[in-house]
Amino acid sequence: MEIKPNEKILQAFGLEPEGLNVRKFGSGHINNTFLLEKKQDSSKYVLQKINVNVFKEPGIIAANQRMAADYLAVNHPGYLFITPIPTVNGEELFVINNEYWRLIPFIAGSVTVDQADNPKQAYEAAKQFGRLASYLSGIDLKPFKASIPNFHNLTLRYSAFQDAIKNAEEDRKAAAEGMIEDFLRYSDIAVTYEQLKTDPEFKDRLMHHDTKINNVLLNKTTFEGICVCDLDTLMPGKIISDLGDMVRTYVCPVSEEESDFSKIVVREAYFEALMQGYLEEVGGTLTNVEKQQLFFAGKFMIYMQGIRFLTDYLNGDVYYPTRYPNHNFDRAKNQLVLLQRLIEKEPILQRIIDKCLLISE
Ligand code: GN1
Ligand code: MG
Repeated sequence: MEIKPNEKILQAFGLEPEGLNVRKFGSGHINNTFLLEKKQDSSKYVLQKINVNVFKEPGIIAANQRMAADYLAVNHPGYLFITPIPTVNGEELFVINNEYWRLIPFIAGSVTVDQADNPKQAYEAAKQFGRLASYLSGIDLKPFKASIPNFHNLTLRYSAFQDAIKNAEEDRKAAAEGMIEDFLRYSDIAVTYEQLKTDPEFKDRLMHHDTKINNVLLNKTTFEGICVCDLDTLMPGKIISDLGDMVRTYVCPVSEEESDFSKIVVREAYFEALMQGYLEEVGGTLTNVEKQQLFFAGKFMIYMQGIRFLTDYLNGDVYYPTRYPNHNFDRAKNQLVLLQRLIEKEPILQRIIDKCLLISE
């Protein structure tokens, strides 16, 4: 079913429907996103309907964002941190028929890319996420809540995977048998996470939790980083989430959507660029335990994303939108191959990390 913002929603934000061009925007899986352009002066806005099946309490997103914005305004004035444009009644979210809508400014002169095309882009994006993490590293986490509870809790993702194996329809289970075994063979990743989780030196931090390159706005002519966007999952977490999702999505020339798995390779130059950009910003705030887990970050995120896709395949595609019957199967396989390619290069990638750590100290 096509979802379109109706007049009431636009008017709630003080926009005149006749004076606007509205089109679908972005490539996210979760929310519905539209680009609005005023016919009169070409100014643009991003309008989003929040997916309440995923974000059960959208008010948490708004509150987390507001607290971070207030802290940054005081401690890092001048830092560009995108916050929603309130409704004419001063609310951050407009609620209608149990739908939650919000309006976000479109930053003029910005673009996003879905895939890193050169190491410079990986460096610029990582620098933006590093800066965010560094600027927020002193914030009091107590008032923050999880917009998705247990989002990157690999222990629970792993047990959801085991439940899915148990409950899957026979045909899907049979088709996935080999891949299930392959993922189970890497269960040490879940064990390591479980041990790390309770280590006090493995710090809780405010993390973005979705550091794909298209969540960074780049200058459309110079491709320098402007700021991060999509702050729905800004919540307490661990450094391996943000760093790991960058490794997962920047080092490979093809995305998780690619089903020609021979194209999946780990590009060292991109790994180095993102590590350098990230550590230049956040390196000075890391504990020793965090420093020791920088290679683990990539394994952690690729493994978790792989089992999330496979879990969804076994559950009958209930979470991620799919375009063909084996879509989640292929995505899971893609992540498995990426994990293998990453692990093969561990010695060389660890040397890169050590070098970047030295520079950042
Ligand atoms: C989802 O919607 P999007 O693409 O920003 C997912 C991420 C996954 C990603 C995989 C709330 O993000 O965790 O890494 O798909 N977000 C949620 O493409 O589940
Ligand atoms: Mg997104």
